[in-house]
Amino acid sequence: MSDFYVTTPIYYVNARPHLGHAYSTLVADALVRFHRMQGENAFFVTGSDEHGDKIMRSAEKNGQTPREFVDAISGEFRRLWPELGIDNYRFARTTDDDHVRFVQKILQRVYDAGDIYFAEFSGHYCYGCERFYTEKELENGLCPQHLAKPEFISEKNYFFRMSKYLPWIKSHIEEHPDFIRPERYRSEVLAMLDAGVLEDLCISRPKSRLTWGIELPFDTDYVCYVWFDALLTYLSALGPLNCEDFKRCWPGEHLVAKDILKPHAVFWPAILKAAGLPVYTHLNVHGYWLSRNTKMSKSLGNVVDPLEMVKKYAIDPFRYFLFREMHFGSDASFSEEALVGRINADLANDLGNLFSRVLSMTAKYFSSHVPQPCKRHEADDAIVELCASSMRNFTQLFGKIQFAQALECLWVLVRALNKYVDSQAPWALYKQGNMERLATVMYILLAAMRKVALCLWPVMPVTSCRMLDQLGQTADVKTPPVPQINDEIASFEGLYAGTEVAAQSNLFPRVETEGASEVKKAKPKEQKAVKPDRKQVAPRAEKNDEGTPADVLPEIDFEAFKTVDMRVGTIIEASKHPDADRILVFRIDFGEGAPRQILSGLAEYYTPAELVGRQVCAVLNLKPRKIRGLVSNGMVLTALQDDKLTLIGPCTEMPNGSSIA
Ligand code: ME8
Repeated sequence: MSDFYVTTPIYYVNARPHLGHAYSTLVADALVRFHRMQGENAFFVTGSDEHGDKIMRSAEKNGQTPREFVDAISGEFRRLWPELGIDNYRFARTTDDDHVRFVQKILQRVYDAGDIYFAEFSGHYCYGCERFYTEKELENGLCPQHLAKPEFISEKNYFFRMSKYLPWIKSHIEEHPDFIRPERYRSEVLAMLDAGVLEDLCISRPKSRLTWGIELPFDTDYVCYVWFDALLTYLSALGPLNCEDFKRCWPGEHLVAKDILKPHAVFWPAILKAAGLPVYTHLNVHGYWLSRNTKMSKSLGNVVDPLEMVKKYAIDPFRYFLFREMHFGSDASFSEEALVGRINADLANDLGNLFSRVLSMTAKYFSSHVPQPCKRHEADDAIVELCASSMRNFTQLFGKIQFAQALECLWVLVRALNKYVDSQAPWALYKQGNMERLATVMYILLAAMRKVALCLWPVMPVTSCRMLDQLGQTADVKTPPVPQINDEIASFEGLYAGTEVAAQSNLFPRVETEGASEVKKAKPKEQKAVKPDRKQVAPRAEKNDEGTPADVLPEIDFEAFKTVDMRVGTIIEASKHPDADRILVFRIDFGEGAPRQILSGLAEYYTPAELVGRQVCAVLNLKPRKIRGLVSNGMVLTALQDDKLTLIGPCTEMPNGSSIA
């Protein structure tokens, strides 16, 4: 079996690492852990991109030689990763000798194949991007990234025949729907290819202008363009072409933010193809972390330092927040308020409280030993079933890089376990002397908590180990065997009666909200649904009780249509209506803070478990309706064909609360 291999961008060392760099690298770490839980060998490559104008200028500004400068900042990146609990990676530098030789070898190969040529060229050069822009690519004469006027330069340079590979790239993207994901970035690249603005790529810089780069093997008066050099780190970090690691790991996949979509989606596949190498499997593209609702920048003073956050809130709560808050592909806003909110609600109240109450009850009723369960009741079976479906959903969504939704599915289980404690009331069973029933309830809780702890390993490795340790399990994450998630889904058992567990637990102390620093004052961007005033809502043709359309719908004008508040949301809980066979009861997250309860006549067509994690479209400003004792605060949209109702959702994943028009 081939290894799972993923890369982060090779970060520029012109600035110190911040939250955005930390996020990409944490995602790589979590994906590697997740794949190891599936029995695969897995690791990732990260590193520092050290050549080029930008670095040279930053070094000059700092009064250092480029070498002194890159050594210092590269060291900061390198030292950061272990502080964030990141493991199983190689750190590569583009100034490493092996890398330099590798790049020269590929340049020579592409040159020999006739795909690099020498030509006189005049163009608009942006120093920020370190590249030429064509007239068509400029926006109002400015570089679209830096909004600065590029310098017009005329010089002789080497060019890579990228245009030759564009038709192939287009058909590859069309034939492989998940080559670039999420979908919105795939569409963006296809549109870019269709726009016809891409030409051959200038891949050299004359030494008269820049010396800080890799010398071209076929012309010592030139150095290599920094992107051609940096992208090749993804291969050079594996060793020479066709070495054992290369064969096991390549083709691998990449992780980038949307800022560097084009070099990864266009330049890189073309370079690989020209060098006769297989193209990567997936390009996973995430959005930006915003701070105070704008992109982080030194001049705005809104840069979030991940180390500061970890010192203040510990590694795992910080990691949890990042994975739970950002819907992969969309932008997300960072604020300490939102971080503290998640710590107190999801971690302290839900998860921490579960561990604390169950372990202290086990200490009291069974001297901190896992009891032998007896006959299961219906409520116990429901938890066992929910445990399997939550883990299955978690695994599927995590594998599809939908981390926020995966965690939400796991929290459906965590919250259900807390409710199960309340409904089964172990303290009352103890009082009644019903030790058989008490043993079963406590066993179900402890065994399900073990499953939650296992699932959390990719996101919160330290806490996952602490939880497993408290449950009497071997919990050294660095020593194989790593928990095998698929086996764990298949069987609820796995926790043995008689195992000694901790007498108490305090995993996530609540954070007091006072005293957070400046950055926290940023309002969380949250994809909030702004609800229109209910009074303005005009009546609209409703669906009947079964959710089927009424026969004749009156025509409405656009103004009336605009009063219907339709939004995208994610189903986070689904269950059968206790009193109506055809109705499912959903709790749906529309980004409003608390999820909404909506009822729908879908029980004949879907099981509750298969809908958890699904995105749906719904009308929110429909008058609340009571259906057999339960209130529905809105209506999910469905389509009817051949007497079958099908849920309607967005084609690509959208932030919860996105409005539908
Ligand atoms: O582009 N939100 O390096 P770079 C989320 N050297 N992620 C962010 C972010 C933000 N606000 N800011 C940065 C380069 N990132 C090249 C890459 S690869 C062969 C060469 C993360 O230091 C994100 O992963 O500018 C983004 O793509 C990357 O840092 C850009 O890093």
